Amino acid sequence: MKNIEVNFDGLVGPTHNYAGLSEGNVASVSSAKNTSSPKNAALQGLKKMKSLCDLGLSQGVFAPQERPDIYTLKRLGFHGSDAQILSAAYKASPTLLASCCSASTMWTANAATVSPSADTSNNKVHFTAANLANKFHRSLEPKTTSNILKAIFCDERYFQHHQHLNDNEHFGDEGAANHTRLCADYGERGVEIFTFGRYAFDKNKPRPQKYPARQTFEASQAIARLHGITDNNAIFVQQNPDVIDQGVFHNDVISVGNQNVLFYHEQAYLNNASFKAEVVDKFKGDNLHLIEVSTEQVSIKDAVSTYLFNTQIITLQDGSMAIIAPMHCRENTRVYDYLQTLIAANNPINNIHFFDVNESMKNGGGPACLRLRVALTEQELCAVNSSCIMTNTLYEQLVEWVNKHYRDKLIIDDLRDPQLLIESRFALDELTQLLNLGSVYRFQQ
Ligand code: SUG
Repeated sequence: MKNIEVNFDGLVGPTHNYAGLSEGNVASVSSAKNTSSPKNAALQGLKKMKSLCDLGLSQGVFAPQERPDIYTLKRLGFHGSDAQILSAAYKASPTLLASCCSASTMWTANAATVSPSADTSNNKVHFTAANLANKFHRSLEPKTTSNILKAIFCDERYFQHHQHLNDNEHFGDEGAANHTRLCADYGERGVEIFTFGRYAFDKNKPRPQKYPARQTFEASQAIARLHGITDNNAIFVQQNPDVIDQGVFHNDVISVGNQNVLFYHEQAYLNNASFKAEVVDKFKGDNLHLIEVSTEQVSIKDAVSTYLFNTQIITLQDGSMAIIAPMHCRENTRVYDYLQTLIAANNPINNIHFFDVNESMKNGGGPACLRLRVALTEQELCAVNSSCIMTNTLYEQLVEWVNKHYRDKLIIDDLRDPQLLIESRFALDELTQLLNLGSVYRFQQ
């Protein structure tokens, strides 16, 4: 039986904007108040999805969420008509309104942690939506994320969904951005690597001083327990707090794995040597490639500004691997030169494809942030909602849908325009029909 990995990319929502909401995420903060283009952002994302599909991969589409989030604003005491609520919220705080308008669900690497059936105790694929408790604008996501996950993976014979962890920073969970998996083949039992930034219940352990560590050890352990991952197949490793303080707010900004390849910076982990020994021990096979990049080869600054490690490593149909990189990696000569040596070296990666995902990059989201990986058996893939799998027809329909509903430009001031809410609901209602999702949004219930 053929086992594959499907990337579910987040479709950018109609309110995509730059509000500078993510302290510790250098790009988000430095793009604050720039003019965004929701239309270009969505089209850039769709182009990446279609290109991966053209490379022979199964590609999924993950719907965005309803924004502005009127329900949150009501919960916070704003009342009256939708127009009155938006205007009052903007008056109280433009940043509060922007938080309730963020299109941050596009970064589906943060949507959930997924454990394939080969790794779990009951041989089902397990999903836990991330609570994203560290950032207010992202903490609004998990409930609807779960609705969408259940609408895509609805067959209980194969898929098991868990409630997101408690909404508190002690259990701050950022989903697959801090989780990767190594395996000989997608269908074989793998080693799940849970990376965390700090211990919540032990203040004496190392932690970053400047920027927040979003994922806790306790959250990573809870996910592994829920998913039934045995100690033999799990590794818990702390991120190097120094690199968090240099802008590595998620581990996927400094490390990426695919099958038997782990590509990472030498400064990514707190105890690099013991981590590597544990990976070698638990991986068991003799075909492991640990591709460690030194600071001399690529500085942390270059890694953060180009997102060299927020690339996707994909396995093509002939078994070879390719890197999906943002344009920033082509434009930075040091990183570009490094990539040339990488593909010439003796490892499975032998090709690079560059993509313009600049609208997302300006908010700190590279190619890998935009996708949630789900390894599936052939049988499990047949049980997935097929309307969410990219085809030529779906691509054309989605491009037309974006062109019809999305604005060319958006600034923070526009977020209080009640027409934007009407346009977004209209668009999402049509989208749920295209993707056959049912009523996943509150305005539809
Ligand atoms: O959570 N940016 C996102 C970027 C997420 C990237 N994901 C991964 N590394 N997997 C974040 O910081 C910025 C929104 C704004 O500032 O408008 C934002 O939420």
